[in-house]
Amino acid sequence: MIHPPKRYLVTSALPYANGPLHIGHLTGAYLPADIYVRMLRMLDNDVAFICGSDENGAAITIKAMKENSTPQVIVDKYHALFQDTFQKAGISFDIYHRTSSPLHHDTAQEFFRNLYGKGEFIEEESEQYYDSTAEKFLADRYIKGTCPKCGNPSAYGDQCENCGSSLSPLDLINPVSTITGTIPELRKTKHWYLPLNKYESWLKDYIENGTLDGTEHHDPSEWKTHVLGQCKSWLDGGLQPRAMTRDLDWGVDMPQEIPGSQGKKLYVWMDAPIGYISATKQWASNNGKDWKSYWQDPESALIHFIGKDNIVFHCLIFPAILKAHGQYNLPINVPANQFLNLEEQKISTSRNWAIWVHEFLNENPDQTDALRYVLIKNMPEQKDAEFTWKGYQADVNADLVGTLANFVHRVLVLTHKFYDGKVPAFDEDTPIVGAHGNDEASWHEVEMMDLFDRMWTIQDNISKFDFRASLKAVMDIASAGNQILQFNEPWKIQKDEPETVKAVLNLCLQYCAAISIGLNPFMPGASARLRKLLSLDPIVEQGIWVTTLDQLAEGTHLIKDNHLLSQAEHLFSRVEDEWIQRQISKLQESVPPVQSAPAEQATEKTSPEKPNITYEDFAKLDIRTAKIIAAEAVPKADKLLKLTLEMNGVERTVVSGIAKHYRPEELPGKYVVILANLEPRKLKGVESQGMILMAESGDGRLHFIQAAADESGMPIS
Ligand code: B3M
Ligand code: ZN
Repeated sequence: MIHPPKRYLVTSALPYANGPLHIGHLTGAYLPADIYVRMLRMLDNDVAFICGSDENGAAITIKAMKENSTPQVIVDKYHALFQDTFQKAGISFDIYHRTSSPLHHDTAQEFFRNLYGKGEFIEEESEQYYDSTAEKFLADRYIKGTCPKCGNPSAYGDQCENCGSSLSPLDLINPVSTITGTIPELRKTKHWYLPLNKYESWLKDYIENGTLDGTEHHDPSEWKTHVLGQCKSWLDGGLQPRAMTRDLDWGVDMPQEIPGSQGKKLYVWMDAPIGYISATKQWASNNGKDWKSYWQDPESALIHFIGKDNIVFHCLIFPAILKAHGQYNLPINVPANQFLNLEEQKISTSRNWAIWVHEFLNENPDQTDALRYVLIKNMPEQKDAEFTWKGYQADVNADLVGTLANFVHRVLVLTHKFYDGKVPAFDEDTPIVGAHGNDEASWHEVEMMDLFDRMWTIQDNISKFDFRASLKAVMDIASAGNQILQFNEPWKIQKDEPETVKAVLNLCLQYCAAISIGLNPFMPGASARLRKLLSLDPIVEQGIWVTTLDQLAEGTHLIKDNHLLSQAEHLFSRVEDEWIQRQISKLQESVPPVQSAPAEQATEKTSPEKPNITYEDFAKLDIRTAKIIAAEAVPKADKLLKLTLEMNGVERTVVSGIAKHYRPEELPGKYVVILANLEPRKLKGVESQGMILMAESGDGRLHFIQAAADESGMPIS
C-alpha cells in the first residue's frame, strides 16, 4: 500500500559501464522503478529517484583489455550512452550519477573507514593467483581454466558459463591468466572480510519477519516470493565472511591510512550500492535538499529495483553493511524482477542475442511508448517472461491501435461531427447503456463512479508492484469506452436521441481524460499526445492523481462542458509485417557465425583462387532458381533445415545447413539458387535432392543468392 504523502527513496540497479543496455535490463530494473516513481509523484509523495553508472571493478578492466582501450575511456563511453538511452526511454531519474566521481570515492571510503574503525572487518591472508609476468593478483574473472564440474575448458574463476556453477579460482583445473596467457602462481595476500555470519540471525529477522532489532519494519508478505525464496536459501545455507577488498588497479582505493592498504581497492559490491548514497548526496546538493532525511529518517521508505541476479547483494550484503555502519534505513522492499527471454532463448551479450535499447530507440524514435508498453505487458514480475517480435506486433496492433487509439479516435471524430469538437453538456437524467452492457439503464454519474474504481485499481496494483495488472487496468478503461460506444451506437441515434448521444460522448471524453492520466506512469509520451488531442494542459505529475481521484469522488468532471478538443488523430500506428520481418532478420543476423557448417554446404574457407575448369565442366552444373514453399527443423540436427522447394511446378526436398542463420518461419516465399543435379544424399535420414547455394560473408554468416527476378525454375548459365 502507498500511504501518501511520504518521503521515498527509490533506486534502480546501477548498470555496469561495460556494455549497452538491452530490453531485459530495461524491463528488469528501470521501467518498473519509473512507473512506481511516477505514481508516487502523482500521489504527491516526496520522491528521490536515484541511479548512475557502476564504473568500478574487474568488469570494466576486462572490457578495456578486450577493446585495447583504457578503463576511463570505457566508462566515459558507456556512461554517456546510458544517460542518452535512459533519457530516450523516458526513465525519469532525479539524478543519473556515476561511481567514478570523487564524491562517490569519498563516500565509499568513509563507509569503509567507519566499519574499519569499529573493528567490523576480519583481516585475513589467503592464497590467491598472481600473474608474475603482469605483476598483479588476478581477479576471478581474469582466470580461466577447466570447470571441475562439467569439464568446460574455458570456465572463469568465478563461474562456469557452461554449467552455471559458481566457482572459486582455486577450483579450476589448469588455470591460466587471461592477461598474459601464463600459468598463475599462488601468493599470499591480505584482505578485509565482512563477517556476514555475525549478521545472520539479524538478517533472518529482517527478511523473514520484517523486524529490525525487535521492531516491526515492513510486512514480508508484501515481498515477492522469489525474492524471499532466494534470500532464505542463502540464509539456510549459512552465511560466510566475504572479502570487501580486492587486489585491483581500478576502483575505489582502500583508505590509505589503513596499514596494508596499498594496491587494494574496495570490492565492487561494497562500493556500488554506496553509489546510491553518493548519488543522493549529489542530487540533494544540486537541489537544496538534505540527503540525510532520505537515507536516515526512519519515516523515509527505501525501495531497490533490481534484476534477480542482484538479490543477495541488496537483501543481505548491503543491509549488513548498512547495519554495521548504523544510522541508515534498510529497504522496505526489493521488488526484483526475473529474466526476460528473447524469442525463446536467454538474452546473451556474448552471443549478441539481444535487442539493444539505444539501437532500437535511435532507429525507431517513434516507438518508445510501444516498446515500453510491450515490455511492461510482458514484464517478468514473478517468473521469467518472453519477448518475441510477433508478440510485439500483436500487442501493438491489437491493444494500442485496436483498443486504445481506436477508442480515442472514435470519440474525437464523433464529437467533431456532432458538436463541432466541443465537449457536449448533457442532461444528468438521461439513461445510457453502461460498460457492463446489460439492458438495465445506467447513468453518466454511475459510470463515473466506476471510473473512480478503475483509477483506484491502477494505483493499487502499482503499489503492489503488479505493473502488468495495473497497465491492463488502464487499457480496460479504453475497452470499457469502446463497449459503451458499441452498446449505445451514437452514430445511429444522433437524430432521435440526441440527449443520450451527448451523455455518452461526454462520458467517453471523461474516460479519455482519465486514460491520459492513467497512461502517464507507463507511457508518458502517449499520455502527453493524448492530452494534446484533448487540448488539456500537459501533466505535472506532482499530486495529479490525488486531485483526479478527489474530482471523481466529488463527481467533478475531468474535462469540462464546451471544452474545445483538437482534431482527431491516431495515437498509435500499426506495426506492419515488413517492419517486424526486418527486426527478426536483424536479430538473426546479429548472432555470431557457427563454427562449422555441414559437409554438403562445403563452406570451408577457400582461397579465392581455384584451378581453372573448362566450360564443359561448368556446363555439367544444373543451377536454377527455386522458391522455398516450406521449411522445418530436422530433428536432432541443430544446424539443418528441411526445405521444400518448388521449380517449374515440381516440388523437391533439400536439406540445408542454415538453421543457425535462418528460422524456418521466415523462409517460405523466398527465392533461392540451387545446384539441382547434385547427386542426392541422405542427411539425418532425409534425402536431400540438390544443394542451395549460399554466399558466406567475412563474419561467417550465410546469405541466400537471388536472381534479380522472382521466378522459380530459371536456369542459370
Ligand atoms: N552493476 C550488476 C548489474 O548491472 C551491478 C548492479 C549494481 S547495483 C548497486 O547487474
Ligand atoms: Zn561447468
